[in-house]
Amino acid sequence: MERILSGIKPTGQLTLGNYIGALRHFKDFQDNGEVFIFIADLHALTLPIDPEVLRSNSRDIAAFYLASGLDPKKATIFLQSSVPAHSELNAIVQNYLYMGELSRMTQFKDKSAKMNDKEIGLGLFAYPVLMAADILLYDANTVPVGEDQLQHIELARDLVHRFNYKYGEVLVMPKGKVNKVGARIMSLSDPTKKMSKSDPKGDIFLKDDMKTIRKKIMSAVTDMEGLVYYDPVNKPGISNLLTIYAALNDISIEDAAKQFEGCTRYGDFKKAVADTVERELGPFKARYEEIIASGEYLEVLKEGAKKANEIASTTLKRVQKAVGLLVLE
Ligand code: AQP
Repeated sequence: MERILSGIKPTGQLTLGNYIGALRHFKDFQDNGEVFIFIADLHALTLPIDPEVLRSNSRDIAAFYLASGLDPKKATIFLQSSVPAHSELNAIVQNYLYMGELSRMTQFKDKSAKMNDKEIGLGLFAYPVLMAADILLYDANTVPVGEDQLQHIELARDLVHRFNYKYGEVLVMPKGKVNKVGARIMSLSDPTKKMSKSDPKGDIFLKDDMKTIRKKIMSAVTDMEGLVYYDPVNKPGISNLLTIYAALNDISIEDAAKQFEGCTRYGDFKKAVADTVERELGPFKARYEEIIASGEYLEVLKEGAKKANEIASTTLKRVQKAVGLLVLE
């Protein structure tokens, strides 16, 4: 059976990018395999963050997971920090990834470029090591990710090759899975940049009220041509809005573009995008409000931690034995 693992870092307010690229697909996974969805709170510590903000973001993600239709009876939903094996496996597998390859990671280069040298922690550099441990602990063969995480998955695959070559078939080879449409939603104010919760300019936040969301879409940066078609290089703003429209309507970008052939008023096009976003996010946000008010996510996280710990500790022991640690049963 397919084992699927995915997670979101509680580094900031979740965006429409997180919804289209990740959240929206989670409920489909649970019918097609064994699903592990976690809140990557240890990863969130790789960038400076206030403790209260981190806690509140983590609660929000748990509630958003449930609002997305994840069923705790089918999917294991948990906090990364509730499963100590993530850190323990990290301590082992860090010896099979190398400084040179980690320093080539685009995410590290992008994030560290925006920081002072004194602020860049070892955790940010070693982020892909912990991510590999997250995946390998659950013997996950499928890891749904956005485009910019594919490089980290490749590194996890290199690690598995190296490790299994040395110790035998101990680790399961993971594979990244990228959505056909919406793998990289861009900022509305600068459509050449990814919509990102830790760099929140021109983002739609899932906690924004609907009026604000519509306003942000109506004032999205576009161009002067007055024609709606897909050309991400020369028309990044319109192409981004077309991608959002296509992804939320479950159609191809070509089909979305056809619907707006001959449309010369960007206002009309933007209104159609805003209507689509409202239709999708309206009920989702209402479910989130109910879940956050009821606090039901806390019990889900406790149960999830139990199930995740059982599986993770089994894998950890297998790895510990393989590398020669004395495992006392
Ligand atoms: N703009 C996006 N378009 C499509 N998918 C996206 N994802 C994030 N932004 C977009 C997907 O959401 C999931 C969770 O992401 P994450 O928090 O683990 O890391 P990230 O990709 O680095 O997301 P952010 O929002 O950009 O976070 P920060 O700013 O903290 O680094 C992933 O599946 C991701 O691909």
